[in-house]
Amino acid sequence: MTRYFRSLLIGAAMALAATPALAHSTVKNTVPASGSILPASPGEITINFNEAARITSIILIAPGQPERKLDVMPSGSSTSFMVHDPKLATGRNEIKWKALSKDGHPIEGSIIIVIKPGAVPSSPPPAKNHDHH
Ligand SMILES: [Cu+2]
Repeated sequence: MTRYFRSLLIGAAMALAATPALAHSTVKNTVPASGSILPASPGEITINFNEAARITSIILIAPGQPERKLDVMPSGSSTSFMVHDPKLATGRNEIKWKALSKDGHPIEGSIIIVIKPGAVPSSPPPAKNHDHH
């Protein structure tokens, strides 16, 4: 009986050890989507995560300009973040963000938005997001 019990416990412990670690938060989508070509800077950029995360840094790399820190709301934990009036420049803009996943892992990614005066707005087909551990 004791022996049977012990093997049961060992089995349970092994099953626990085999359970994969919780996945970190990922970006569900952004608006505009990364890869979008727009005629003018969007009024806002929204980043939606699949579960709560906390953005720790977000910067804009625009052509011919020094890196600029963007203000993102909210400052705490959320599934949805917004940058109001990012003032993107003509050309290729990269918005690089870093965040803390709900599981505590740092995650990061970037959104590329091209501003092309006169362009018909277009966004790429849904693609895998770029964030990773
Ligand atoms: Cu993770």
